[in-house]
Order: sequence, then structure tokens, then C-alpha cells
Amino acid sequence: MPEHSHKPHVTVIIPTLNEEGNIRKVMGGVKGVLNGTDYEILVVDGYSKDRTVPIATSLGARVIYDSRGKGSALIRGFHEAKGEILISIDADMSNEPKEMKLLIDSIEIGYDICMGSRFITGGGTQDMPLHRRFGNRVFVILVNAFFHAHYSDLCYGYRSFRKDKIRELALKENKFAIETEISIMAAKRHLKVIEIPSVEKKRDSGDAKLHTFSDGWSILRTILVNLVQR
Ligand SMILES: Nc1nc2c(ncn2[C@@H]2O[C@H](COP(=O)(O)OP(=O)(O)OP(=O)(O)O)[C@@H](O)[C@H]2O)c(=O)[nH]1
Ligand SMILES: [Mg+2]
Repeated sequence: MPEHSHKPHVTVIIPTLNEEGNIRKVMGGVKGVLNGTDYEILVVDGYSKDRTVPIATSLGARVIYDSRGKGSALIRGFHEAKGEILISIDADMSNEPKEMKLLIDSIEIGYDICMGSRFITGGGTQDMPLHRRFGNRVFVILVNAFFHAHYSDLCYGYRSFRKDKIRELALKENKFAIETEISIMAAKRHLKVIEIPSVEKKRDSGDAKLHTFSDGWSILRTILVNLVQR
């Protein structure tokens, strides 16, 4: 990863909470794919109690902290990033680093946001029990109907952004409703959005931080609040 006193072209934002078993592999994958690209890795850590931060630092990541949840970590990342193209990728090995190439290309050819989708041809998931799949589908239908959008997926965090556009969205969701909020705000502001197929794997090691039912409720709340504010 090149040293940066100047501005890199791409910032890879990785939210982390206790991911010591995964972060080395995720960063290795990112570096392998972006070798030759001008980029930085920005880890936004939720005060992990394990060795996530020392490992990330030793591998050359810039580390900042945020205590309020995954959404808040991403929002901080969007504001701290030095690159012009931003990528959000999970720290648990569930996203395939190779897909970053297309995420970057999509912004370079003029899209504002590129969203990985597990539910278009070529996409898939090995990590979605039936109840989550059902919830995600219902939320997709609601968001498309209420906000005149055409999404095929919603609660999935592997995405890329044109920095000035994502910063304009005035995002507020601190937790796992952040992806839903981004999708809704992008539709409201008529941003140029494209979906690309993405295959989600099971997390490699460690525990999930998302709680299907409480986080599901907060996603529904996000949809309804934005509907009222339309
Ligand atoms: N900074 C920060 N990152 C978080 C927080 N909660 C989760 N993350 C990170 O956000 C990403 C997604 O969280 P996961 O727990 O994998 O959620 P999930 O993918 O829905 O759950 P699994 O399917 O079990 O992997 C991971 O990189 C986490 O380390 C948090 O409170 N703060
Ligand atoms: Mg995960």
C-alpha cells in the first residue's frame, strides 16, 4: 500500500468489531486485488477488545475509532476518507475482494453508487437463513414501492460510492439500518445507482453482531420514518 501524504484514488473502508480472526485475511485480499492502484485502507473500529487494531495497524491500515455501531462507523469513514472513490467492505471475509474491481469501475464510468446485490444473476449468498431472506425481500418491496426505486437487494454492505455524493446524503443511522438509509436517500436524491452481482460467503471466524429481529425492526422504522419525511 503506497504511503499517502497526497490523496489516494480509492479508500477502502472496513468497519471492525472484534475481527482478529479475519482482518488479516480481508486486508490481504484487498491488497492483492488493489495492487498497483493508488489506495488506502481505513479501518473504523468499534473499540474491539481483541487484537483487531494492532493487526490492522501492522498491515498498514489507517485506524480511527467509533463507538456507536456499524452505521456510525461507516458515516465516520465517509467523512475521514482521503480517496475520491470509497468502498465499504465487511471485515469478516463474507465479501469477495475481487469484486472491488467492478465496484471501482462503476464509479469511474459515472455512477454515484454501486451496490453489490445477492439477488441478481451471478450473485448469491451462503449466509442468509430463510427468515432473513424473507425480511430482506419484504424490505426491498417496500423501499421500491415507497421510493420509486428498482433495487433487488437492500441489507448488504458491499458497495462503492463517489465521495462527494455520499457525503451529501446527511446520513443518520448508527447501526445496521445504514444500508437501507443509503438506498432510500439515493432514491430520494435521484443519484445514479447501479447494482452488480455479488456472492456473500459465511463469516470466516468470530460472532455475528447483527441481531435479526431488533435490527430488522430498526430497518422497518428507517423505512417508515423516511416515508413520513418524504
Ligand atoms: N466499528 C464497528 N463495526 C461493527 C460494529 N458491529 C459490526 N461491525 C462490523 O460490521 C461488519 C458487519 O457485521 P456482521 O456482524 O458481520 O453482520 P452480518 O454480516 O449481518 O452478520 P453475519 O452474517 O453473522 O456475518 C463487520 O465487519 C463487523 O466487524 C460496530 O458496532 N462498530
Ligand atoms: Mg458479516
